[in-house]
Amino acid sequence: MRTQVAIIGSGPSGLLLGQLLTNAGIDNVILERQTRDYVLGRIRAGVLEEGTTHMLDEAGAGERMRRQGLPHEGFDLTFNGRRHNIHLHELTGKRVMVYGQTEVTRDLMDKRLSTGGVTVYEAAHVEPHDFDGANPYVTYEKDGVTHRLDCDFIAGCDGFHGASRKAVEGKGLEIFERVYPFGWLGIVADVPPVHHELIYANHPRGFALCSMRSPTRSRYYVQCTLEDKVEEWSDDRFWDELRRRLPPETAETMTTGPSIEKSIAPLRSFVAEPMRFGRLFLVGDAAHIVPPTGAKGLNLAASDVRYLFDGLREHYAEKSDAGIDVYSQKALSRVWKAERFSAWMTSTMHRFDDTGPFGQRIQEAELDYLVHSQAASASLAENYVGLPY
Ligand code: RFL
Ligand code: PHB
Repeated sequence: MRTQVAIIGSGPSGLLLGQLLTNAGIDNVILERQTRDYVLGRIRAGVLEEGTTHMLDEAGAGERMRRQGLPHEGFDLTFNGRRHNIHLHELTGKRVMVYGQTEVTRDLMDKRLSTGGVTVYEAAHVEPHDFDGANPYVTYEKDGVTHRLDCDFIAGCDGFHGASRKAVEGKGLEIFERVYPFGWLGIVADVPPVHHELIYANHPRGFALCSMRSPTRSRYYVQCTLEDKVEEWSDDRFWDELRRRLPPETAETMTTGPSIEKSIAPLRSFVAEPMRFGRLFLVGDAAHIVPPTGAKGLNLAASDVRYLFDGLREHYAEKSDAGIDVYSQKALSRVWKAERFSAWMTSTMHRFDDTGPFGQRIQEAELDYLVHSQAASASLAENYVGLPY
C-alpha cells in the first residue's frame, strides 16, 4: 500500500490532521492500535480553546460541537473558604468551549467515514522505518499478517506510549520531565453540575475540580496520592471528600449520585525535543504531556496539527518545505509556554506535602493577589483561553 502521509494513532491529533489533509486532497492512512470503540471509551479532556474549535470547523467536524457544546465566559477559583470569578471574556474577549474529547473524537471519526478516509484499527507492532531518507515506510501487523505502508511523511500522533517517539530514541532526542507526587481521581456522574461554569478549588486537603460534560452530566476530580486505588474510593467517600474541599455554600448545593466512570490519572510535565526527525514528525501527546490543571493537552495537540498541516499543504501545493522546516521550532515555542502555565497552575492549586502550612499560606496569598489584581487576572485568563497561533 502507498499513501502520501502515514498517520500513526487515531486520537484527536491523528484524526484532525487526517481530516485537514483529506479536505486538501492529500492522501493519508491512519494506523490505530486499538478498536474504534476502545478509542471512543476514553474520557479525557473537556475544555477547548477557540483555536481548537476553529480547527474543528475547518475540518468540517464542528457542527455538533456548535449545537451541543457549552461556551463558558469564565471559571471560578476557590480558596480560603471563598469563591472568586475569573471572567475570561471580559479579560480577553475570548471564551472556552466545554465539549468532551470523546465527542470531538466521535465527530472526527464520523467525518472521516463520510469522506472515505482509511483507518486501519487493531494494527499491531506499528513501526516507522527509513524516515532519515527520502522513502520512509511503516510496517504493521493486522490479523497476523505483516503489511508495509510506503509514504512521503510519517506523522507520529500515537500518544505518550506510542511507537513513534520510541523510534527516535538515541537519534538526538532530548527529554525534559517533571513527575508530580500526586494524581487526580476523576468521576463522571449523571447529575447536574454544581455550577454552570468550572470551579478550580485550592484546599489544605488537596485540589478539587468541578467540571461537566452537559447540563445533566458532571465531571469531578479530587487530588489523590499515587498509592490510592480506585477500589478504595466508594462513591460516598468521593462525594464526601469533594464537598470538604469546596466552600460550604457550594458544597451544600451539590447534587450527588452514582458514578458511571471512575479512574486515577498521574500528573506529569514532559517535553521531547526536537519534534521532527527527517520525514517523521511527533505530534500531540507523543511529544509532550502537561498536567491537566490548565486544560491544555488536547489544545496543544491541535496547535501542533495547525503547524504541521500548514507545512504539509505548502509542501504539496507550493513545492516549498519552509513550513515543514520550522514545524518543530514553532510548535515547541507554544508547547513550552503551555508547559510553563500548566506547571504554574498545578503548583498553585495542589497540596504539596513537603511545603506544609507555609506553602499553603503562600498559595493563598498568590491566589488572593491573582483574583484582586487586574494584571494578574488578565495574565491567567490570556493563558487559559490559549495563546495565539
Ligand atoms: P491520544 O489521545 O493519546 O491518542 C493517541 C492514539 O494513538 C494510539 N496508539 C497507537 N496506534 C498505533 N500504534 C501504536 N503503537 C500506538 N500507540 C498508541 C492510541 O490508542 C490512541 O488512540 O493523543 P493525542 O491525539 O495527541 O491527543 C492528546 C489528548 O488526548 C490529551 O492531550 C488530552 O486528553 C489531555 N487532557 C486535556 N486536554 C485539554 O486540552 N483539556 C482538558 O480539559 C484536558 N483534560 C486531559 C484532561 C487528559 C486527562 N488524562 C486522563 C490523561 C483530563 C485528563 C484526566
Ligand atoms: C475536564 O472537564 O475533564 C477538565 C476540565 C478542566 C481541566 C481538566 C479537565 O483543567
